[in-house]
Amino acid sequence: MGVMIDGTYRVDDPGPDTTEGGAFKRAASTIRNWITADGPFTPDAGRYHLYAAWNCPWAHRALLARVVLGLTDKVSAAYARPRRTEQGWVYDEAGEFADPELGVRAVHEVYARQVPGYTGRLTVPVLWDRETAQIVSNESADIVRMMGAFGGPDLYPEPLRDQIDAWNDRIYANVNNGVYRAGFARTQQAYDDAVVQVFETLDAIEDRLTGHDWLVDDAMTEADLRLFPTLARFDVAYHYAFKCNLRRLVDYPALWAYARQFYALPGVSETVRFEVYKQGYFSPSELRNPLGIVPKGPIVDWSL
Ligand SMILES: N[C@@H](CCC(=O)N[C@@H](CS)C(=O)NCC(=O)O)C(=O)O
Repeated sequence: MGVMIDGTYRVDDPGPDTTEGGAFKRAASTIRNWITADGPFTPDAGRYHLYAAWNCPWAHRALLARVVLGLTDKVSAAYARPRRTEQGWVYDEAGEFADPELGVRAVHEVYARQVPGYTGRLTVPVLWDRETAQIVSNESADIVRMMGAFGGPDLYPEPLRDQIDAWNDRIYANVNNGVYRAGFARTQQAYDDAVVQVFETLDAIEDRLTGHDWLVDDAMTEADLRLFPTLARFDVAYHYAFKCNLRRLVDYPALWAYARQFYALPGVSETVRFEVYKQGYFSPSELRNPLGIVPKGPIVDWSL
């Protein structure tokens, strides 16, 4: 995988961003337009196409919003192959990992269409606008929120925003990205700090969910939607590949029941691919898994 400089793809692997203390720090997304009723990006059925990858938890958020908001017929999607190559996220010519929209064979080909030339990392998800032939956004949190412009249940109701924001911030730092900080840590200290934060936060979520169905109030909000992708990957990937192994998801009674309830919601299981998660997270990596061998287990039963 590589980066793009002024619209030109460079194969050099930038590696995970790190700071002095060996801690992983995710680069900020840079294409951040919004879909709004006022335009220029209006919420029209058939106008947008989502470049995703099944194993990417950030893409998973956008896929979940698409399902929960009833947009599967209105916003199309393409799914990259589970394992990145030196071309980054790649697509097949045909089949389940093909891109029916632009027929690209790599995500960098989508970024290469930006004017002026794009500089930065080549991440999924990417929301593409057919009408103006440009990327609307490559920031998953924004994509989730802007999908609300199409209608459907309000996942970010005005009176609950402070509470949703508080969970979003905490869950992003300590859970969604916390597992990556544990898995990509380059020092013992960075790993220790991250893994403790992951489990302290899961413990706090377990407390909240004991006696409550949702993180905020009594219906699904963005906070729940943003937590789920990490839960879906926890036992099959993060527990082992990222050494987040103080406890498993199945060891948390309330959180595990909540995760299965969420999984059972209409359309949600179609956004989940446990085998692809394993392929992706156990890809060959000099630091974490040099031979790229994928473990058989664990076998987790997600049914209610
Ligand atoms: N801020 C982005 C982060 C997305 C992200 O990090 N995606 C990963 C896959 S899970 C990626 O595509 N990484 C490629 C790279 O950084 O080179 C978002 O949330 O949308």
